[in-house]
Amino acid sequence: MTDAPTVPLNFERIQESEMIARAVEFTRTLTRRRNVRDFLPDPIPQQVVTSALEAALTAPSGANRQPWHFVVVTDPHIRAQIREAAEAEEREFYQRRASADWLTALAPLGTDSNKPFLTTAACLIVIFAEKYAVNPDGSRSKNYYTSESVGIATGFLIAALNASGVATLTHTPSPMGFLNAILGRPKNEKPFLILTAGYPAANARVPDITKFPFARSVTRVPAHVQTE
Ligand code: IYR
Repeated sequence: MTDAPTVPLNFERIQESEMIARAVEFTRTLTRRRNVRDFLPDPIPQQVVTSALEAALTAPSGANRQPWHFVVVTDPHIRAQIREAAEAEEREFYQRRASADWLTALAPLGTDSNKPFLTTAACLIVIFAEKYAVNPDGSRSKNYYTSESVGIATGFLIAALNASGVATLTHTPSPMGFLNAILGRPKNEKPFLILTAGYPAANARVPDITKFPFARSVTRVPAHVQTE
């Protein structure tokens, strides 16, 4: 280690029984999370959104550059502009840009170019990835592992909203450059994701899809296996 300044770690070791209880409960909550496409217009408490964003901002990031920016949008006029631009891109996507393979892969989700949730749900959180930082003197500083960092922060945000009783939808119209123009974000920021957040409609339905079984996605290397 170098002589970079340090502070004490704030870590509380807990009983194993309590660890297991928390692990099971956290997973139970996350397992019920689904991407929701039918939302109620009811607003969600601003404090819930603020707390979830605070959770996102704790994410680890390359060289601690925190290369993200989150824009919370509730204004109906701005959201109408976002919806209009997103649906225009989506029409292009579904009618022309998407390969046959891609459309086949999406078929079980039942999605199309209509994106009513962009204007109906309580709010949109538009997430930008800062490709490089602009210093006060106008010079540029490189960011590191930007996509990984923003992806982790977004995961924290989704998990926090889900744990607070807020349904979300990860939505990525492509390309999303119109978001810079509509939201007035600088060109060093690249739109990463639109996270729609709110309460699901009472009759909301979701695609009949499932996650892979555990063993499909996880391997444990036995302790006795030596690679060298
Ligand atoms: N962006 C389009 C298409 C789409 C693409 C993927 I990959 C998805 O998992 C879901 C949708 C849309 O939002 O409809």
